[in-house]
This record gives sequence, structure tokens and C-alpha cells, in this order.
Amino acid sequence: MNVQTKPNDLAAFWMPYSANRQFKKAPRLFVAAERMHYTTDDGRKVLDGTSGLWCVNAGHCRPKIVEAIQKQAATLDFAGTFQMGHTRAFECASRLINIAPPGFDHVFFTNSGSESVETALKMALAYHRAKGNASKVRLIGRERGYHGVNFGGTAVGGILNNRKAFGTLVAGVDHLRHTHDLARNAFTKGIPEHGAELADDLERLVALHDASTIAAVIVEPVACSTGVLIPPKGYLQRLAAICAKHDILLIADEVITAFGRLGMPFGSEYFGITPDIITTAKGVTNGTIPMGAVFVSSKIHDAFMTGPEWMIDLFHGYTYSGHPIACAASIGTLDTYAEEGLLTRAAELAPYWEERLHALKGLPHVIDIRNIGLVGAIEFDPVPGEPTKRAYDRFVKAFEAGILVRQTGDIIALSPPLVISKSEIDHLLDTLTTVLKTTH
Ligand code: PXG
Repeated sequence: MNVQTKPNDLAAFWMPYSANRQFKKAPRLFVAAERMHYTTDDGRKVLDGTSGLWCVNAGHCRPKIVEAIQKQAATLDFAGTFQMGHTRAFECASRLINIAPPGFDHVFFTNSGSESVETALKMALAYHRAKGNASKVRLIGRERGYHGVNFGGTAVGGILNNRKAFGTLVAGVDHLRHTHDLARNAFTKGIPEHGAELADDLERLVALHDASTIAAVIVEPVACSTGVLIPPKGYLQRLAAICAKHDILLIADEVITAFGRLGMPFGSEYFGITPDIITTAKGVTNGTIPMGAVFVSSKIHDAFMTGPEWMIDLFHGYTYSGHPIACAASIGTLDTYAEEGLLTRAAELAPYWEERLHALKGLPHVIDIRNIGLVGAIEFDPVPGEPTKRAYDRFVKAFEAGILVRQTGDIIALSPPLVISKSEIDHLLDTLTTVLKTTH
């Protein structure tokens, strides 16, 4: 029998991306959730302004998804997908392709965004090799990018604290400049006007390394983790054109922007670009069961289908690639998204969201407000000598006031479930306004 010897002891769990010692002195604990709200261990309701960690797009504990998981766990708990299969994985992949942008015909399953990124990077290298271009081995990320925490993703990522403690990471990686430009774009509503020319930074890297050595560029359509950096008008199209010109694969890391966050099923569609590979996770199962999905075009997939038929075509995969319960959760999620029109609902709410969010302009220490789809960010001037404290204090106060927001650097990010109502938007932003007015 599993006896819990130390009830309520917080020491054993080394929490990820957390200030463990401080948290354990004053923990913030949830015990339940439904639709837009969490319930804390002391019985308070907290409005979820962040969709958990950008993943619970349909809101919490949705019946179709719960039922799908329960049924699947009782019917087929596990079956592998290496040289074997089960029907749910094929059904799930087909369902995902049905909502994918045109040209994306194949899905590779992983268990997280980090694994989706590693998968995409490895596919890019193997693709060029399969095409006879084995010298194309460099991977290009972008400053301030976030692509998860495995070695490849950390290497192409561009956030200092995520990189500096972890050695030399992966060789042959370089970075484009980021697109954040407060001097020219502060308080822009929606897509910023200035900075498309920053895409030409890829030409600088081509001039430095030569296109014959570059396999892929990976970018988030909107760089969310670093504090919601929205690409300037025309930037992504220009980047895509330069990639195409040099036979460099473009990987759109849509772990956050896929599944309706911007008001279309995928962020790539929103920005009118056609990448070669799209990485996803999070919203693919509404956050319920860990899963990622890498979408590839036939151009990529078919390049691997040229050897003898009895040979493995890609030496890559995870024990839990296409896990039956995750696939069932994803199918239940896609049903819920479809029935409630959630993959486009952010587009309907975006004007109201934008108006309400930008009304926070002028509050103490606010130096920028950004919005796109159902994403928002408020940037603060840092406390001199104490970076991140301004936003962290406001995050803690917001939690005490009954709203969950996300702090990154001196920025507060918002990304509520796509089922949010206008009055809940009001509650979220009214509460945040009070917090910003009263926190010193
Ligand atoms: N790529 C992108 C673009 C992401 O946003 C990952 C990869 C990694 O996914 P996994 O599933 O391995 O965590 C992410 C994850 C935040 C926050 O609040 C963002 C993420 C994860 C946790 C918190 O900004 N993004």
C-alpha cells in the first residue's frame, strides 16, 4: 500500500521554473478547476487568465474530453506505435490534418512542446541529408525565442537564463535578432508597424555561414514566453521568402499559437505564411494529457519514403508517441473546439479584448501594452537593480485578488481560455487595474 508518510509536506517536489524556497513558504495551491476558474486549497475561486500554462484553450474539465479520457483508459490503456499501431492514433492524426493549414498532410506525435521542437530540428537535418544536402547542418533560432528545455530547443532558444548554466548546448547554432522595439512600437494595438527589415538578419547569417550550411530557421509566430513579442507587419512573410530562396526550412513553433489562440486554427494561417514544419503541443489535448504533434508537409515526409519499404524511414520516436489516452483526449478536444467554434472565437473577442487591455495605459509603471488574438501583455519599467520584481509582486497580488496571470521578466502575460465571456474579461482586467493601482 502506498502510505503517504508526510501529508502536506512540500519539500519532496522540486518544482520546475520556480523559486522553490519562496513558494514553499507561501504556497499557491489548486485542488479543482471548472471552465474559467480554479479552486484553491482554501476554497477560493481564481479566474484563469492564462489557460493554465497557455494550454487549456477550451477551459477546464470539459465533459467531452473527460469522458474520452475515462473511456479510453478503461478500453485500451497503452499500445505502442513502433511497427505496431492502434486505431486512435490514426484517427487522431487524420482529425488534426483536417484542421491543419493546406499542405500539411502528416503528423508525428510527441509528448510535449520540447519534444516537438527536438523532433522538428532532427527532421530538418535528416531531410537535407536525405535530399543529398548533408552539409546543411546549422540551426538558426532567434534572440528571446523559447523552444522548450531540451538541448536542441535550449540551443536555438534565445533567453539568457534558460541557456547560461547549461554549457555549450548544441554546436552550429546561430540566432536572428529579436523584434522587440519599444522606441518605435510601444502601445501598438495588434501588429506593430515597424521592423519588417529585421527579417533581413537572416541574409546576414547566410553571408556569414553560407546557405549551404544552414538547415533550418525556427521561430515562434508570436514569441509568447519571453513576454509576447508580436512580429512587425510583413516580418514573417519576409523571413519565409528568404528561407525559400536559400532552401532553408522554416519551422513555425506553434506550441502556443496553434489551436485558436490568435483567432484562426494556426498562427501560420493568421500571418499568411506556409512553413515547412509546424510544432505544436499544449492545446492539442486542451492540456489534459501530455502530447505534442509535429505537422509536416508532403515535401518533408516524402523525402524519407525513398529507401527500401522494409526499412525504418525515420530513426526517431517516443515510447508514448500517439499514446491512446492522449489521442482520445485530443479527439475529445477537437470535438469540443468544433462544437463551440473555439478555433475562431478569439477573432470575435479580439476587438473587445484589445480595447479593455489598452485601457490600462497610464497606470503606474506601465511602459507598454501589447495584444493579438486572445493574448495580451503589459510591460513595466523594472525596479532599479531588481529586475523582474515589479511584475512578480503584481503577479502575487493578482493571485491574492482572485486572478491568475503569468509573469515573465518585467512583463505580465494574459491568455485566457477561449471560452471566456465579455463579463469575465471585464472582471480580469478590472481586477488587474486595481492591482496595478495599489501595488507599490
Ligand atoms: N515551444 C514554445 C513556443 C513554447 O511556448 C515549448 C516549446 C515547450 O513546450 P513544453 O510542453 O515542453 O513545455 C513552449 C512552452 C509561459 C510558459 O508561461 C510557456 C511555455 C511553457 C511553460 C510556461 O510563458 N511554453
